[in-house]
Amino acid sequence: MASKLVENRDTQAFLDKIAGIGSSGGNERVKQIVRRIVGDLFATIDEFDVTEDEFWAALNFTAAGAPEIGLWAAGLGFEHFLDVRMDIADQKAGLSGGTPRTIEGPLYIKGAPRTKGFARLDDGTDKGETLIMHGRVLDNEGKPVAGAIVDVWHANTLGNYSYFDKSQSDFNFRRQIETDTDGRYKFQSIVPSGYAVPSGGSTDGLLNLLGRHGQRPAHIHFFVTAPNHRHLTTQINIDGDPFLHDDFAYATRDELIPPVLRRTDPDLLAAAGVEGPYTEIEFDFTINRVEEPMLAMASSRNRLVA
Ligand code: MBD
Ligand code: FE
Repeated sequence: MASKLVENRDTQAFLDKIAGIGSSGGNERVKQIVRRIVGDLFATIDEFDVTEDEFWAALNFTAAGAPEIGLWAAGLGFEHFLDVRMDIADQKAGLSGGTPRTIEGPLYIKGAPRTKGFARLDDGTDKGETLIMHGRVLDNEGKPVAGAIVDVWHANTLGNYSYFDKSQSDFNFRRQIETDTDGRYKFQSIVPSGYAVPSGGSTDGLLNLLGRHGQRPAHIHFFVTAPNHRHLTTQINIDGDPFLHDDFAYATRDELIPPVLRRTDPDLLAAAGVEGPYTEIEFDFTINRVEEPMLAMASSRNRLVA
């Protein structure tokens, strides 16, 4: 920090007052964090000689951007940074070696229909290529986890998610699949396309000023949960996507790019009950056993209920 103005005694005393330091009420942790953030912003304003006009423009831009705050969190790397910190914490607690986590993103919807073993995710209206994905949920000893919930959500071939895209049917490309006695899950859907932040929105505007794009490679989201197992938030990527290693949300991880198998053999198509060639992905999820019940739960992030 190189702001003499912020370092001086008057400003430091002012920051103490702003953050309620020394007052008996309030929350000590909140005070410390607010003091740090406001002090850092004061220093930023001073160092970069931010004008009054620029300050109000930035504040108004942020206020107008509120509806896209989840996209800001992804695009400014906060979600990935939180993952990095949780990885370190899990490693210290001896909870490593499972399927890597990666960010949730802002487009999950609670309460998707639940079925056992198998689900069809799409409503049949998107004529994208059929996808069949299957595998097992295993624990860290390689044992199948029966009754685990694979909560899956992804975009259509336009990169749009149901609920947010009102042209799609309710819970299109969103299901919860309970693993069978061998820990197996399977679903049929269509191969999704990558996502782009809404053109002309606040995230788009911010990324343009940074010389960045707002594209995500094609991906499929998962929560994989079971009692007494560490909650897993993750995604897989569709290999071959041009943005595979150029994700505006920094969510790609090498372990989460399974082989994409293109199936054209008529016998396989007949066995799968699919008309045209289809894409098959096999992927096992490994989740870590935990004693602490809180660790099996999702974070307290606000999630929309349809
Ligand atoms: C998405 O589909 C997504 O997964 C993230 C992280 C951000 C925006 C859109
Ligand atoms: Fe997504």
